[in-house]
Amino acid sequence: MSRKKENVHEEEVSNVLARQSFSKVFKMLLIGTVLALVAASCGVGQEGPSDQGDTGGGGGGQAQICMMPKLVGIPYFNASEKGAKEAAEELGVKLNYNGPSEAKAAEQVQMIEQMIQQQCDAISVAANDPEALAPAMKKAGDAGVKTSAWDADVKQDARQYFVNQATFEAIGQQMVEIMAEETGGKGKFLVVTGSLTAPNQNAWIDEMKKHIKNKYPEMSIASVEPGEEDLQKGIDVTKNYLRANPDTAGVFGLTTVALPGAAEAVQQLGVTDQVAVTGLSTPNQTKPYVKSGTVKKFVLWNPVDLGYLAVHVANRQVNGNMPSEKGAKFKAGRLGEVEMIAPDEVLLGPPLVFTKDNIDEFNF
Ligand code: RAM
Repeated sequence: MSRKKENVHEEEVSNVLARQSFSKVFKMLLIGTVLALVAASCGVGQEGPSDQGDTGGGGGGQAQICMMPKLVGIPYFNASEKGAKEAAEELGVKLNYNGPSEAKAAEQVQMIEQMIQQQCDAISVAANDPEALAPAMKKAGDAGVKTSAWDADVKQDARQYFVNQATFEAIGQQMVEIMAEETGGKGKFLVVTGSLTAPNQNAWIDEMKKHIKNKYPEMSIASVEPGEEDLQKGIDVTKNYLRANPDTAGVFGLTTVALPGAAEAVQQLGVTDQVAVTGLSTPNQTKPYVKSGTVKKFVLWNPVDLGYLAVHVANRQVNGNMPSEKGAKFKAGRLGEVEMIAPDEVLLGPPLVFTKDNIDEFNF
């Protein structure tokens, strides 16, 4: 092979080698990148919680978290579902979010039984009746399902954790303070609640009565009427009561449906100057009544965040790393650190107060 040919060849070889080493380097780089990508998707080396709290499933494949609202189809529980879905996606768990079409405990019991059959790894419920749901939730726990309640608690010995939106005191007292401010702390009041067995509303009513007794002796809750999470029923109950009790100073709507119902009733009766209205509801539902001046201030929390937190808690239960000490803190995704206010209760945070000045900042 002549010198010139040799040179050409050498060049080719080095090109090939270069290509080979390039392809070797390239391959190495490729392998390295793939490994890095795989590592990244498994969260290895990322700055995350020390425990496995935030990754989906107890290591046995994709966990299935079953979550039940009091009922489906109202804005509050649609918002909770939105947050629950967000967390489920983030954590890589399967979410089954379902509930009855009316706020009925008996239907919830049947659905819990079905969820046990469906092999849910965790079941989290918002109870219409803490006693009625207890046997089915105990059965789930005995079957190895992780159990919790969110928004509205089940009997304490029938679930492992309760995800509470805000303390009963804070919610109850905040509503009374708003009503006292509007009525000078005097008068007889109607409460439109959900079902008469609803644990969260009953706890708030207890705190309202306690606070009124302690601070506003000239205020009294004259009647508690069920609105059953139904808007028209809330309107009718309020109208009938106000017609029969024209000396009523104000109405507390204690569900996100009852407050707009009470406001609508007061407007329809044309007594917005005599009857004050406050309570709990979502800003989107109540905005028209704030804009019209019928509702000055009202209270809630972020139901999207509540649904989101409930899935994080259920997932940690499945992973076996949910703290069980008062004061313990854990990371719940974008919510950051949340705190246990009891060995079996985690709190989302303080209640929010909505006014005409801040209501446009919220969209739920
Ligand atoms: C209703 C439900 C829910 C409660 C809110 C304030 O939509 O009763 O349980 O937390 O109102």
